Amino acid sequence: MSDNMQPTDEVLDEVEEFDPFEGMSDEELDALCDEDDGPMGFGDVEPGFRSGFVALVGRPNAGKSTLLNACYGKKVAITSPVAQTTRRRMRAVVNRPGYQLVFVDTPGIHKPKDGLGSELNKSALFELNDVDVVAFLIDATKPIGRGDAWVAERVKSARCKKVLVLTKADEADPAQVMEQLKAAHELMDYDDEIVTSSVKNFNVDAFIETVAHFLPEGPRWFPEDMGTDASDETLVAEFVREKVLRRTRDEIPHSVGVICDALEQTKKVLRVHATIYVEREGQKGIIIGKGGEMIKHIGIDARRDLERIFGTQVFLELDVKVKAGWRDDEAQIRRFGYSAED
Ligand SMILES: Nc1nc2c(ncn2[C@@H]2O[C@H](COP(=O)(O)OP(=O)(O)OP(=O)(O)O)[C@@H](O)[C@H]2O)c(=O)[nH]1
Ligand SMILES: [Mg+2]
Repeated sequence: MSDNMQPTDEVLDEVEEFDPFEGMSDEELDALCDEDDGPMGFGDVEPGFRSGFVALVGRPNAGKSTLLNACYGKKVAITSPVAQTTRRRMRAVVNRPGYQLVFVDTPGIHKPKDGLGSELNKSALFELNDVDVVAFLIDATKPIGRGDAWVAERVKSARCKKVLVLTKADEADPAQVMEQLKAAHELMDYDDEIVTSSVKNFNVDAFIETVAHFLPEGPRWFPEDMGTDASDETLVAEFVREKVLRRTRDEIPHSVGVICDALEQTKKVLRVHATIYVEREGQKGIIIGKGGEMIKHIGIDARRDLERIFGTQVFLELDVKVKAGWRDDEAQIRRFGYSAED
């Protein structure tokens, strides 16, 4: 080496010429390859272990988040009768002997009307290219329409296994289920299909087995004790937003964005502060309610869920602020965490 620690030309030539396998026979090289553990991360699982990612996609309100919660066995994704409830992709890990499944909940795919809608779509469509299996959820109780056809066009081109999942079977009669299956098959071809009800826990395990069947051999992507990839702040913001969705109507659910500003574990309680943003002063009045009744109930409902999730007493404070036109403001959409890149 020269004084300035740069390798000389001679040293570089030597390095270039160095062949660690020089002189080894083909048999010795094969034996060396057999000893190799394979790609990084495979080492800690038994041979034949399978793993992979399964995206739950479909129209808004098809029951994706409810199915994710049923598979995971605990409510981590928010759900509501309002279309476009899910705004963030969320992963939940299911570990079974011999395999690990990572379910990915996605926003409902729809024709976007604003900047937020475009981001939600982008985020769901992005998952189609990044998973081993796509579970295409179709609501058994609603006629298959242009919305499902639009999703099918996008699912079709994904290069992964495709499973049709007919949801909400508890609310459909057998004839309706048969008709829906027929209509779903007119949209595209599937590698498998299943009829489910998440609320009655009908075929949820069978759904897990169905998608697990398509998993490739692979590593344990996440530690066994990791449930979801959502941060505590995200869970707070999402569960507060769910309560707003469930207690308000019309435009308000779509106009609401929530940020968790502070989260502090003290000796006895988890102190949490979150801000609910709306687009207009009138909406702020509705969220606060007469004499503060509405915000009080939103707080009580959210606190109950957060105490269940975090397993500790929660002290929750909520604020309401106005941020006009945020649904068409890219920077603000990102600040809320609703951007496709998050
Ligand atoms: N009866 C019945 N209702 C269900 C079932 N699954 C979901 N639902 C209801 O359908 C509504 C929508 O469910 P979500 O899980 O939020 O739907 P989603 O597909 O995640 O909706 P987005 O996030 O808006 O795309 C909620 O009111 C659920 O309670 C089911 O198996 N049976
Ligand atoms: Mg959802």
